[in-house]
Amino acid sequence: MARIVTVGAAQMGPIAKEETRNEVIDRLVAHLREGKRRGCDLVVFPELTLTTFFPRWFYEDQADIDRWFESEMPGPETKRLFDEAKALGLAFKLGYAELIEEEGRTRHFNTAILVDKSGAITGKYRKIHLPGHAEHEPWRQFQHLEKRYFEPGNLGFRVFDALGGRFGMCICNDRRWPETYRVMGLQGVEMVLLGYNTPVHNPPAPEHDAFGWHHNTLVMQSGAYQNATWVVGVAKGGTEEGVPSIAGSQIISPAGITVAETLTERDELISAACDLDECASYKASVFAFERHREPANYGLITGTRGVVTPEEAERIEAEHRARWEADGA
Ligand code: CDT
Repeated sequence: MARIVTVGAAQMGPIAKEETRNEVIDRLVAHLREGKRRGCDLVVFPELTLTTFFPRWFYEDQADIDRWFESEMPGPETKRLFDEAKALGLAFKLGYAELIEEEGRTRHFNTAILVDKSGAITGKYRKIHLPGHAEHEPWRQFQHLEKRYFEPGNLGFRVFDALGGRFGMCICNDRRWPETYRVMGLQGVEMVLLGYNTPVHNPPAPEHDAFGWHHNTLVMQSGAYQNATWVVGVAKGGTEEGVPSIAGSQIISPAGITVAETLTERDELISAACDLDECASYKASVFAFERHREPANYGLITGTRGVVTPEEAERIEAEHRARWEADGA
């Protein structure tokens, strides 16, 4: 038995500040057509696919920020992308900046959607781990103002049944956190779709710069293996508005093995026929969570945000263990 989903990782090269949505969508449509030519079921685009990575600039006027956001999805420009994918019979995952009226106020999220082959939005994720800073820090060569321009996502790490399998999504910095994959792993995820914009240079810790490519592969391969899932990581790479970002888009199997990887920092589509049934032997053996996890001992994972003293840890863990035992779990 095999459940094959042929997936295309549609890496993007740089998007210039002056590039219009329509110009970008031309590039996305070219990716869709190439995906179709290769027999893909699903094409995965990066984080904030429709524009340049605008959090690198400090803006004071909200109108200057909002112009990077989409208030409709599909909207007047993105409808062409939905129509093309539907005509080609392709599902796709798109990252974009979402502006929405919710709970009586205007909200801004860094969002990803999963669109099925009929053009319907079947899954939505809003980025939870927002990196960078909230205030203007002029000493940096470039800003990373995600903490200023977005709120943390409010939808959790949900999974979605589509294409005969179980899909999850996360966005860029989320991929560095084991909790991201585990929460989806605990819902039986079989393929995690993610996009990223990762500058080579990290101003607060330049000593990490040489390891950016290694860290990218390391976290995605670990997330895949430890949760018995495929991971599809897709970059917007290359030098955009003077800022170099890593590429290295890849498709990773549940064994933690990269089965396809981009060779350039430009628009480049890689693809792989992924058998979702390859997850099963890991889910049934070494990572049979229901048999092998010991959650009574994981109180600190949700009991604290940061590092605590050993004494505080003992107290949190003891309370957690007592609750777990009282529940008879
Ligand atoms: N887009 C994004 O999340 N980028 C971050 C950069 C971290 S440095 C502020 C990342 O984790 O790749």
